[in-house]
Amino acid sequence: MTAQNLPFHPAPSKPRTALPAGACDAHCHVFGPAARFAFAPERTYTPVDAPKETLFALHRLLGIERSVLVQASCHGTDNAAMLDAIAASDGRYRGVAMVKEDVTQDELKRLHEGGVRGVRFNFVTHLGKDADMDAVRRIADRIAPLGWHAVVHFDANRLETLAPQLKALPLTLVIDHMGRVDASQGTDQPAFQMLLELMEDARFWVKVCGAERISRAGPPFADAVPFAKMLVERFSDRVLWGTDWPHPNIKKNMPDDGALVDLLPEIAPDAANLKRLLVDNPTRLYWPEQMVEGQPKELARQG
Ligand code: 0GY
Repeated sequence: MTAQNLPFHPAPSKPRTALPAGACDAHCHVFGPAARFAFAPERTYTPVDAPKETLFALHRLLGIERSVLVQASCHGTDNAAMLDAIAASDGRYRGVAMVKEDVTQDELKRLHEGGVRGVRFNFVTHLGKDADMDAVRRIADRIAPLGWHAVVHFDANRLETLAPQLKALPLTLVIDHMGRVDASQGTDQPAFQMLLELMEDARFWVKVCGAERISRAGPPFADAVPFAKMLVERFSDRVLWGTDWPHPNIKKNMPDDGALVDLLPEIAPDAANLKRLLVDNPTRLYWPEQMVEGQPKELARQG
């Protein structure tokens, strides 16, 4: 039996913060429902059912119009639940898949048509075996010509070993959750300094979400803000943000997603940077066909 995850917040608050038109939650998940989309037998945890309808309602509450669904290890390389949600989103959701090393060209094409624009690799102890680097290289060679990127999720203590290997890959790379540094160690800590150095390579992007994962102080996770703020200030055109709903493997202090949105004015106090973080950057990476002369085409606010 794998450990059962805690339920997500039962009643997230409506944020005080009004988000810009076209705001994108670039990191969240749909899980199950298990009766329709079974979890992977090799999973290291069992999530709560987190169906697309609940996610769509959450996004409406938060003022989020677009989203990137990220495949999580509990569904393994079966991307069906994610593809089902994207198909129901009227083009407003895209995805990042997990694939087997021997994924066929036809399967990659099917995923692309289903809205997938990247592949995720995990190097996180509590999620089981690390992605195999030879397999990562082979998959990267196959997805780079599609214009896809790799999303890399790692524990902070892996960064030193991983950095040179990631730099050698032939595509854009997106780092999850600020490299999962420990916020209590401050922004001068070696792992965060390494992350900043890696970000000097223009092929790297970073998600400034996961405040609740890197925080050691607990809600409202203010100790995570200086890390996110520094990343946004320095790399404003290569940062993404997401809720991480339904927050797999959070063991205590389940976040209120509305309160996570209300950290955004602290993370990106400058309105132009906030728009880059929530609108322009995700558009460039996930909806590049909507870019005109370096700017997203006007995004009509959905009703
Ligand atoms: C996240 C974080 C976690 C889980 C996974 O693939 C996954 O199962 O990414 C975690 O346990 O920290 O981004 O959802």
